[in-house]
Amino acid sequence: MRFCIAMGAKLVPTIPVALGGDFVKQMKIASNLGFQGVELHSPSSSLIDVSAVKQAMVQDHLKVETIGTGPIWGKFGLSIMDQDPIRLSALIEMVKKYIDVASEIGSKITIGSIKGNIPSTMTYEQGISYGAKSYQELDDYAGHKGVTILLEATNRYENNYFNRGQEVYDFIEKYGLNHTQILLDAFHANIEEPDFSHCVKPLMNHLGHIHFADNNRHWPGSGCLNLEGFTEQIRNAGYDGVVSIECLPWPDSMTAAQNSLEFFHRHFHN
Ligand code: LER
Ligand code: MN
Repeated sequence: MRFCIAMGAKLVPTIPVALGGDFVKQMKIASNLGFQGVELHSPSSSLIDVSAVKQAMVQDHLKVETIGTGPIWGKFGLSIMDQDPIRLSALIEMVKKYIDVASEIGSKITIGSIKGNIPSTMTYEQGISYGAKSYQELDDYAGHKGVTILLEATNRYENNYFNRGQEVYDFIEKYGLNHTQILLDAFHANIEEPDFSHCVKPLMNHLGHIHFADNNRHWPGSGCLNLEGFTEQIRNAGYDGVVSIECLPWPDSMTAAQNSLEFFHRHFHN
């Protein structure tokens, strides 16, 4: 199991990323705390200083596990469901640039918030087949660059499709996406999965990454989620990949990061 934490280019109290600021400085902090990996969340791939990050990876014995694309949605409002061909192609080009950076750094990329929403003018099936063209194009591109895409199941209040892990699983199988894996997030899974304590095992063939926060999106263990059951099934399923903290910087960055790491040590061996 590899213990990871998400970091943003800026610290925003309402965004669930516990560390924020200059990536190189934050990587040192994450490493000193005892994490083995980080996620970088940046509104532009060009803001990631590839050589500085690569140097920090070596110096701090840290892996960049994935690069989040969510800030593209937050900053520009672009999504895979955009019906305007110019805006959609701008989004695809931006995501490809993240894949280029990921290829250099040796990380995956995450597609979460940029999934967007199927418009009310389309049925669910029409929306999925519209989106499939973009997901296939990005999967092919990632494959050529040796990068894996993590496609996240997010709750219905953020996106109106791919809410459950099984939905992402079936999509990967149906469209033969060989370079795409599932990202399951405890916060979203608690809202969407029929059984929060038995949702991991059926996904194992395609599961690539797991996000952790509590029901209030504070550090795991600080809220009322049944994280005992959630983590027990992860151990029992034989999952040995990345578990990653994606929680609010509450009550402050360091407390959130430290308590999260203690949570991982209590529940997993690495
Ligand atoms: C992204 O990983 C995620 O979980 C979304 O809710 C955006 O924060
Ligand atoms: Mn997440």
